[in-house]
Amino acid sequence: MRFGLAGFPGSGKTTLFNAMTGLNVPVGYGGEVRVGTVRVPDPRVDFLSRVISPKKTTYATINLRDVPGEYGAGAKVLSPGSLHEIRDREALCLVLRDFLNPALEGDPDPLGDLRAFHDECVLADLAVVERRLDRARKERADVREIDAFETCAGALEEGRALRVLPATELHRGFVKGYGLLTDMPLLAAVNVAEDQAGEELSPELAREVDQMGGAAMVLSASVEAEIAMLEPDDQAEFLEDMGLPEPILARFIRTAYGLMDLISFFTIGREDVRAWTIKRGTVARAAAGQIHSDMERGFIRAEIIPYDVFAEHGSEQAVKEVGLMRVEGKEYVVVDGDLVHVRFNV
Ligand SMILES: Nc1nc2c(ncn2[C@@H]2O[C@H](COP(=O)(O)OP(=O)(O)O)[C@@H](O)[C@H]2O)c(=O)[nH]1
Ligand SMILES: [Mg+2]
Repeated sequence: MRFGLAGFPGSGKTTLFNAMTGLNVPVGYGGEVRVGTVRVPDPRVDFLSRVISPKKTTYATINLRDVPGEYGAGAKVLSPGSLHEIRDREALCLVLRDFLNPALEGDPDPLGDLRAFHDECVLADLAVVERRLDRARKERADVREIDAFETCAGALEEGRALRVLPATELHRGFVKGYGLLTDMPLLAAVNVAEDQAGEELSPELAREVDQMGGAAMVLSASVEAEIAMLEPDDQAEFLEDMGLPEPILARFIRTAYGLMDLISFFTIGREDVRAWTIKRGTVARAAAGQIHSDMERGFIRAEIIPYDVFAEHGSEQAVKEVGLMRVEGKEYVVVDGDLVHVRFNV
């Protein structure tokens, strides 16, 4: 999952990036674009790896790109360069400043910043959509494509995010690949002062984010960055003192998976044990395509062992012996925790 960290200068993006990646890049304004990859912890993968002892174990990952926020033409406008850097991402994490930053003038205004960011994304998307619409009309493109972009333009003109449009209203197949910002999942990270680290989200912010089709979480990036630097034992104690249930990375992953309705399935073998991330509702054939396009093309069937069944019996062989391995076809909807073995022929 490729996340872009977006937000205005001084909102705490780099501090949050450090807290989640365990890196220690300099905070302060500007700087360069940074990327970091973090592993999605999963005790099921730990277990599978332990009992199978493969050559390689691969966890799901989240890739974060910290994009320096630069002001564009206005106090609450991000530069086109800042927006450009997040276009190729799969999801956005918008960091909203809700602490007094001595380097910045004025009180924090997370709600105002959220609206400003949203408006800018709407305008940026509208520009892309109108350009595409012009060309599609000239080229006499597929009417369904023109229709899809007209739907986009209509929603954006009303200031609505594309992500709130149901699939029945917007045929996303046609608008995929244009990096439309308001169609990407949005996770707002409300960055509060240290002494408010365990606070709840304000109802106004909750309502606004909800209307944009996003999700929100409250955190204090500097507290989290401090926690990330501690030894595991000290971490637990510090978290408890602060009234925090778990470190930010775990919370971020849980929120992101929930927002995007993501689940994991696993492949196991002597070579490797690996976790894969898919959207809930994905059918076996499409899931196979995540592993390799040949598997999707030449899909014959999938052999499925639910994780709990495997954990109870301890090996693939033992599961087969008790007759609990299932054979499923291409339309089978993969379930969280399925061990999937794809049979294919190309
Ligand atoms: N008090 C407080 N300061 C923070 C917090 N997060 C970031 N900062 C400070 O705000 C300044 C800007 O943070 P930075 O991460 O560089 O923001 P960026 O411009 O969005 O990358 C730095 O001095 C940080 O130490 C926070 O949660 N609380
Ligand atoms: Mg920064």
